[in-house]
Amino acid sequence: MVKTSLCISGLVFALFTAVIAHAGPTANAAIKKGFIQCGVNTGLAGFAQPDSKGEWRGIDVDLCRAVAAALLGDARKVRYTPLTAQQRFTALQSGEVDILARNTTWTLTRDTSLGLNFVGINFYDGQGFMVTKKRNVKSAAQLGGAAVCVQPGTTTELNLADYFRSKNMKFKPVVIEKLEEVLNAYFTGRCDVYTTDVSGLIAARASRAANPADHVILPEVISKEPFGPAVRHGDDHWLDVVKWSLFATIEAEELQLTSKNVEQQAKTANPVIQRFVGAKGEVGKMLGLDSRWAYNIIKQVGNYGESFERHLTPLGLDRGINKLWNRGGLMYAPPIR
Ligand SMILES: N[C@@H](CCC(=O)N[C@@H](CS)C(=O)NCC(=O)O)C(=O)O
Repeated sequence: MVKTSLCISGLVFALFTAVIAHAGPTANAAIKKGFIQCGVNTGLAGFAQPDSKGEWRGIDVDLCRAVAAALLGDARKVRYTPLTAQQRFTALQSGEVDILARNTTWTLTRDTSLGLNFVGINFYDGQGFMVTKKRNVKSAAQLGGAAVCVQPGTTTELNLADYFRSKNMKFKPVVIEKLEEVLNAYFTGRCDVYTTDVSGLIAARASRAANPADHVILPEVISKEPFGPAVRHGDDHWLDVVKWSLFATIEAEELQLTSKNVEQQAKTANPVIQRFVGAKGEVGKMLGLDSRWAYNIIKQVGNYGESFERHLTPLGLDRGINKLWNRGGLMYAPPIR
Protein backbone atom coordinates (compact mmCIF):
# COMPACT_ATOMS: atom_id res chain seq x y z
CA MET A 1 0.00 0.00 0.00
CA VAL A 2 2.71 2.45 1.08
CA LYS A 3 4.79 1.31 -1.86
CA THR A 4 1.90 1.89 -4.27
CA SER A 5 1.20 5.39 -3.02
CA LEU A 6 4.91 6.21 -3.23
CA CYS A 7 4.88 4.98 -6.81
CA ILE A 8 1.80 7.03 -7.61
CA SER A 9 3.22 10.20 -6.06
CA GLY A 10 6.43 9.56 -8.03
CA LEU A 11 4.40 9.33 -11.20
CA VAL A 12 2.42 12.49 -10.41
CA PHE A 13 5.66 14.31 -9.68
CA ALA A 14 7.14 13.11 -12.98
CA LEU A 15 4.12 14.33 -14.94
CA PHE A 16 4.07 17.60 -13.05
CA THR A 17 7.74 18.35 -13.70
CA ALA A 18 7.31 17.48 -17.37
CA VAL A 19 4.61 20.10 -17.64
CA ILE A 20 6.12 22.93 -15.60
CA ALA A 21 9.57 22.99 -17.15
CA HIS A 22 10.13 26.50 -18.52
CA ALA A 23 13.06 28.14 -20.16
CA GLY A 24 15.02 30.23 -17.66
CA PRO A 25 16.30 33.78 -18.22
CA THR A 26 19.57 32.84 -19.96
CA ALA A 27 17.87 30.51 -22.44
CA ASN A 28 15.08 33.01 -23.07
CA ALA A 29 17.56 35.80 -23.73
CA ALA A 30 19.54 33.53 -26.08
CA ILE A 31 16.36 32.58 -27.96
CA LYS A 32 15.49 36.26 -28.27
CA LYS A 33 18.91 37.37 -29.51
CA GLY A 34 19.20 34.21 -31.66
CA PHE A 35 22.61 33.04 -30.46
CA ILE A 36 24.66 31.94 -27.47
CA GLN A 37 27.59 34.02 -26.31
CA CYS A 38 30.43 31.70 -25.45
CA GLY A 39 33.61 32.64 -23.57
CA VAL A 40 36.58 30.73 -24.97
CA ASN A 41 40.38 30.73 -24.98
CA THR A 42 42.23 33.43 -26.91
CA GLY A 43 43.78 30.70 -29.04
CA LEU A 44 44.62 27.26 -27.71
CA ALA A 45 44.89 24.57 -30.40
CA GLY A 46 42.46 21.71 -29.82
CA PHE A 47 40.31 23.66 -27.33
CA ALA A 48 39.40 26.95 -29.01
CA GLN A 49 41.21 28.63 -31.86
CA PRO A 50 40.06 30.30 -35.07
CA ASP A 51 41.03 28.32 -38.22
CA SER A 52 42.37 29.86 -41.45
CA LYS A 53 38.82 30.97 -42.35
CA GLY A 54 38.35 32.61 -38.96
CA GLU A 55 36.00 29.86 -37.73
CA TRP A 56 36.43 28.85 -34.11
CA ARG A 57 37.39 25.21 -33.65
CA GLY A 58 38.13 22.94 -30.69
CA ILE A 59 36.47 20.78 -28.04
CA ASP A 60 35.40 23.82 -25.98
CA VAL A 61 33.95 25.36 -29.13
CA ASP A 62 32.10 22.09 -29.80
CA LEU A 63 30.53 22.28 -26.34
CA CYS A 64 29.09 25.71 -27.18
CA ARG A 65 27.96 24.46 -30.58
CA ALA A 66 26.25 21.51 -28.86
CA VAL A 67 24.32 23.87 -26.58
CA ALA A 68 23.28 26.00 -29.56
CA ALA A 69 22.11 22.88 -31.40
CA ALA A 70 20.11 21.77 -28.33
CA LEU A 71 18.53 25.15 -27.59
CA LEU A 72 18.30 26.84 -30.98
CA GLY A 73 18.39 23.81 -33.32
CA ASP A 74 21.46 25.23 -35.04
CA ALA A 75 25.07 24.67 -33.93
CA ARG A 76 26.18 27.75 -35.88
CA LYS A 77 24.27 30.13 -33.64
CA VAL A 78 27.17 30.89 -31.32
CA ARG A 79 29.31 34.00 -30.93
CA TYR A 80 32.68 33.76 -29.30
CA THR A 81 34.43 36.01 -26.80
CA PRO A 82 38.15 35.24 -26.48
CA LEU A 83 39.22 35.56 -22.84
CA THR A 84 42.52 35.39 -21.00
CA ALA A 85 42.70 33.43 -17.77
CA GLN A 86 42.32 36.63 -15.77
CA GLN A 87 39.34 37.97 -17.71
CA ARG A 88 37.29 34.79 -17.87
CA PHE A 89 35.38 34.73 -14.57
CA THR A 90 34.43 38.42 -14.64
CA ALA A 91 33.11 37.96 -18.18
CA LEU A 92 30.80 35.21 -16.97
CA GLN A 93 29.78 36.99 -13.75
CA SER A 94 28.93 40.22 -15.58
CA GLY A 95 26.76 38.50 -18.19
CA GLU A 96 29.13 39.30 -21.05
CA VAL A 97 29.07 35.56 -21.86
CA ASP A 98 26.40 32.90 -21.27
CA ILE A 99 28.84 30.01 -20.92
CA LEU A 100 32.51 29.83 -20.09
CA ALA A 101 34.06 26.94 -22.05
CA ARG A 102 37.75 27.62 -21.75
CA ASN A 103 40.05 24.86 -20.46
CA THR A 104 39.00 25.94 -16.99
CA THR A 105 39.80 23.74 -14.02
CA TRP A 106 36.95 22.96 -11.65
CA THR A 107 38.07 23.83 -8.11
CA LEU A 108 36.15 24.32 -4.88
CA THR A 109 37.07 28.02 -4.65
CA ARG A 110 35.86 28.77 -8.16
CA ASP A 111 32.68 26.73 -7.74
CA THR A 112 31.68 28.40 -4.49
CA SER A 113 33.08 31.91 -4.19
CA LEU A 114 32.89 33.21 -7.76
CA GLY A 115 29.13 32.99 -8.24
CA LEU A 116 29.29 30.26 -10.82
CA ASN A 117 28.61 26.57 -11.27
CA PHE A 118 30.66 24.01 -13.14
CA VAL A 119 28.38 21.78 -15.19
CA GLY A 120 30.64 18.74 -15.57
CA ILE A 121 33.99 17.76 -17.04
CA ASN A 122 34.86 17.75 -20.73
CA PHE A 123 38.58 17.01 -20.35
CA TYR A 124 40.67 15.50 -17.55
CA ASP A 125 44.16 16.92 -17.42
CA GLY A 126 47.05 17.64 -15.07
CA GLN A 127 49.87 20.19 -14.89
CA GLY A 128 53.29 19.57 -16.38
CA PHE A 129 56.59 21.23 -17.29
CA MET A 130 58.26 21.78 -20.66
CA VAL A 131 61.94 22.54 -21.18
CA THR A 132 64.21 22.79 -24.20
CA LYS A 133 65.95 19.53 -24.99
CA LYS A 134 69.38 21.13 -24.98
CA ARG A 135 69.10 21.80 -21.24
CA ASN A 136 69.27 18.05 -20.76
CA VAL A 137 66.78 18.03 -17.88
CA LYS A 138 65.11 14.66 -17.29
CA SER A 139 62.95 15.30 -14.25
CA ALA A 140 61.19 18.15 -12.44
CA ALA A 141 63.38 17.32 -9.46
CA GLN A 142 66.23 19.04 -11.39
CA LEU A 143 64.36 22.35 -11.71
CA GLY A 144 65.58 23.97 -8.46
CA GLY A 145 66.40 27.66 -9.07
CA ALA A 146 64.80 27.70 -12.55
CA ALA A 147 62.99 30.68 -14.08
CA VAL A 148 59.47 29.40 -14.77
CA CYS A 149 57.06 31.02 -17.25
CA VAL A 150 53.44 30.95 -16.06
CA GLN A 151 50.15 32.80 -16.68
CA PRO A 152 48.42 34.60 -13.78
CA GLY A 153 44.90 33.83 -12.59
CA THR A 154 45.43 30.14 -13.20
CA THR A 155 45.55 27.05 -11.04
CA THR A 156 48.94 26.58 -12.73
CA GLU A 157 50.41 29.51 -10.81
CA LEU A 158 49.13 28.16 -7.47
CA ASN A 159 50.24 24.54 -8.08
CA LEU A 160 53.66 25.73 -9.15
CA ALA A 161 54.23 27.44 -5.80
CA ASP A 162 52.87 24.41 -3.89
CA TYR A 163 55.04 21.98 -5.82
CA PHE A 164 58.33 23.82 -5.33
CA ARG A 165 57.57 24.45 -1.67
CA SER A 166 56.71 20.81 -1.06
CA LYS A 167 60.02 19.79 -2.68
CA ASN A 168 61.90 22.48 -0.78
CA MET A 169 63.18 23.96 -4.05
CA LYS A 170 63.43 27.60 -5.09
CA PHE A 171 62.21 28.99 -8.42
CA LYS A 172 61.83 32.35 -10.14
CA PRO A 173 58.28 32.88 -11.42
CA VAL A 174 58.03 34.84 -14.69
CA VAL A 175 54.34 35.78 -14.65
CA ILE A 176 52.92 37.00 -17.97
CA GLU A 177 49.21 37.44 -18.72
CA LYS A 178 48.99 37.04 -22.50
CA LEU A 179 49.49 33.63 -24.06
CA GLU A 180 51.46 35.02 -27.02
CA GLU A 181 53.82 36.82 -24.67
CA VAL A 182 54.33 33.98 -22.23
CA LEU A 183 55.10 31.59 -25.11
CA ASN A 184 57.42 34.14 -26.64
CA ALA A 185 59.25 34.48 -23.32
CA TYR A 186 59.73 30.72 -23.15
CA PHE A 187 60.70 30.24 -26.79
CA THR A 188 63.24 33.08 -26.66
CA GLY A 189 64.85 31.64 -23.52
CA ARG A 190 63.69 34.24 -21.00
CA CYS A 191 62.50 31.33 -18.88
CA ASP A 192 64.07 27.91 -18.42
CA VAL A 193 60.71 26.22 -18.09
CA TYR A 194 57.12 26.69 -19.27
CA THR A 195 54.43 25.23 -17.05
CA THR A 196 50.74 24.71 -17.78
CA ASP A 197 48.22 21.90 -18.28
CA VAL A 198 49.84 19.01 -20.16
CA SER A 199 47.31 19.49 -23.01
CA GLY A 200 48.44 23.13 -23.21
CA LEU A 201 52.09 22.07 -23.36
CA ILE A 202 51.35 19.57 -26.12
CA ALA A 203 49.27 22.13 -28.04
CA ALA A 204 51.92 24.85 -27.68
CA ARG A 205 54.71 22.50 -28.75
CA ALA A 206 52.74 21.19 -31.75
CA SER A 207 51.33 24.51 -32.94
CA ARG A 208 53.79 27.22 -31.85
CA ALA A 209 57.31 25.82 -31.58
CA ALA A 210 59.65 26.48 -34.53
CA ASN A 211 60.86 22.90 -34.10
CA PRO A 212 58.62 20.82 -31.79
CA ALA A 213 61.33 18.15 -31.40
CA ASP A 214 63.50 20.70 -29.54
CA HIS A 215 61.15 20.63 -26.53
CA VAL A 216 60.60 17.95 -23.90
CA ILE A 217 57.63 17.55 -21.57
CA LEU A 218 58.93 16.21 -18.27
CA PRO A 219 57.35 13.04 -16.84
CA GLU A 220 55.95 14.61 -13.64
CA VAL A 221 52.26 15.55 -13.62
CA ILE A 222 51.86 17.64 -10.48
CA SER A 223 48.10 18.25 -10.20
CA LYS A 224 44.58 17.27 -11.19
CA GLU A 225 43.06 19.64 -13.75
CA PRO A 226 39.52 18.62 -14.59
CA PHE A 227 38.29 21.13 -17.21
CA GLY A 228 34.62 21.95 -17.41
CA PRO A 229 32.21 24.51 -18.76
CA ALA A 230 30.74 26.91 -16.21
CA VAL A 231 27.59 29.04 -15.98
CA ARG A 232 26.44 31.80 -13.61
CA HIS A 233 24.69 31.06 -10.33
CA GLY A 234 20.97 31.72 -10.28
CA ASP A 235 19.66 30.05 -13.45
CA ASP A 236 19.16 26.36 -12.77
CA HIS A 237 17.45 25.78 -16.11
CA TRP A 238 20.53 26.99 -17.99
CA LEU A 239 22.75 24.85 -15.78
CA ASP A 240 20.62 21.82 -16.74
CA VAL A 241 20.69 22.65 -20.46
CA VAL A 242 24.47 22.99 -20.60
CA LYS A 243 25.03 19.98 -18.32
CA TRP A 244 22.82 17.64 -20.34
CA SER A 245 24.19 18.91 -23.64
CA LEU A 246 27.64 17.82 -22.44
CA PHE A 247 26.26 14.48 -21.17
CA ALA A 248 24.48 13.90 -24.49
CA THR A 249 27.79 14.03 -26.36
CA ILE A 250 29.30 11.46 -23.97
CA GLU A 251 26.21 9.23 -23.93
CA ALA A 252 26.10 9.26 -27.74
CA GLU A 253 29.63 7.90 -27.89
CA GLU A 254 28.61 5.10 -25.55
CA LEU A 255 25.55 4.38 -27.72
CA GLN A 256 27.81 4.52 -30.79
CA LEU A 257 25.73 7.30 -32.30
CA THR A 258 27.77 9.55 -34.56
CA SER A 259 27.11 12.54 -36.79
CA LYS A 260 27.25 10.11 -39.73
CA ASN A 261 24.88 7.39 -38.46
CA VAL A 262 22.43 9.15 -36.11
CA GLU A 263 19.86 9.74 -38.84
CA GLN A 264 19.82 6.04 -39.70
CA GLN A 265 20.05 4.90 -36.07
CA ALA A 266 17.09 7.09 -35.11
CA LYS A 267 14.90 4.64 -37.04
CA THR A 268 15.94 1.56 -35.01
CA ALA A 269 13.68 0.06 -32.36
CA ASN A 270 16.24 0.32 -29.51
CA PRO A 271 14.31 2.15 -26.75
CA VAL A 272 17.43 3.84 -25.36
CA ILE A 273 18.17 5.34 -28.78
CA GLN A 274 14.51 6.14 -29.31
CA ARG A 275 14.52 8.20 -26.11
CA PHE A 276 17.84 9.81 -26.97
CA VAL A 277 16.70 11.04 -30.36
CA GLY A 278 13.34 12.18 -28.97
CA ALA A 279 11.17 9.69 -30.84
CA LYS A 280 9.88 8.39 -27.46
CA GLY A 281 9.51 9.94 -24.01
CA GLU A 282 9.66 13.53 -22.87
CA VAL A 283 13.23 14.28 -21.88
CA GLY A 284 13.37 17.27 -24.24
CA LYS A 285 10.27 18.73 -22.66
CA MET A 286 11.66 18.21 -19.16
CA LEU A 287 14.70 20.25 -20.18
CA GLY A 288 12.50 22.92 -21.75
CA LEU A 289 13.96 21.96 -25.15
CA ASP A 290 12.75 20.56 -28.44
CA SER A 291 12.34 16.75 -28.45
CA ARG A 292 15.18 16.56 -31.02
CA TRP A 293 17.68 18.45 -28.82
CA ALA A 294 20.13 15.53 -28.49
CA TYR A 295 19.62 14.39 -32.09
CA ASN A 296 20.51 17.90 -33.25
CA ILE A 297 23.68 17.90 -31.14
CA ILE A 298 24.92 14.62 -32.57
CA LYS A 299 23.85 15.32 -36.15
CA GLN A 300 25.49 18.75 -36.21
CA VAL A 301 28.42 18.49 -33.79
CA GLY A 302 29.01 14.74 -33.29
CA ASN A 303 29.67 12.72 -30.14
CA TYR A 304 32.47 13.36 -27.61
CA GLY A 305 34.85 10.89 -29.28
CA GLU A 306 34.35 12.51 -32.70
CA SER A 307 35.11 15.88 -31.18
CA PHE A 308 38.23 14.54 -29.49
CA GLU A 309 39.46 12.91 -32.70
CA ARG A 310 38.77 16.01 -34.76
CA HIS A 311 40.57 18.45 -32.49
CA LEU A 312 42.90 16.75 -30.02
CA THR A 313 44.13 13.55 -31.69
CA PRO A 314 45.87 15.50 -34.52
CA LEU A 315 47.94 17.35 -31.90
CA GLY A 316 49.25 14.03 -30.60
CA LEU A 317 46.99 13.86 -27.53
CA ASP A 318 46.04 10.39 -26.42
CA ARG A 319 42.50 9.63 -25.19
CA GLY A 320 44.09 8.37 -21.92
CA ILE A 321 41.77 8.90 -18.95
CA ASN A 322 39.39 10.77 -21.26
CA LYS A 323 38.24 7.42 -22.66
CA LEU A 324 34.71 6.30 -21.82
CA TRP A 325 34.24 4.65 -18.42
CA ASN A 326 33.58 1.25 -20.06
CA ARG A 327 36.88 1.48 -21.93
CA GLY A 328 39.04 2.23 -18.91
CA GLY A 329 38.54 6.01 -18.77
CA LEU A 330 36.60 8.51 -16.66
CA MET A 331 34.04 9.81 -19.17
CA TYR A 332 30.59 8.85 -17.88
CA ALA A 333 27.15 10.30 -18.46
CA PRO A 334 24.21 9.63 -16.13
CA PRO A 335 21.21 7.99 -17.78
CA ILE A 336 19.21 10.08 -20.21
CA ARG A 337 15.77 8.98 -19.14
N1 LIG B 1 43.37 24.99 -16.38
C1 LIG B 1 44.03 26.11 -15.73
C2 LIG B 1 44.87 26.93 -16.71
C3 LIG B 1 44.05 27.53 -17.82
C4 LIG B 1 44.84 28.52 -18.70
O1 LIG B 1 44.44 29.68 -18.78
N2 LIG B 1 45.91 28.05 -19.34
C5 LIG B 1 46.67 28.90 -20.20
C6 LIG B 1 47.87 28.17 -20.73
S1 LIG B 1 47.47 26.78 -21.77
C7 LIG B 1 45.83 29.38 -21.36
O2 LIG B 1 44.88 28.76 -21.74
N3 LIG B 1 46.18 30.53 -21.93
C8 LIG B 1 45.51 31.05 -23.08
C9 LIG B 1 45.04 32.44 -22.91
O3 LIG B 1 45.48 33.17 -22.04
O4 LIG B 1 44.13 32.78 -23.67
C10 LIG B 1 43.01 27.01 -15.06
O5 LIG B 1 41.81 26.79 -15.24
O6 LIG B 1 43.40 27.91 -14.32
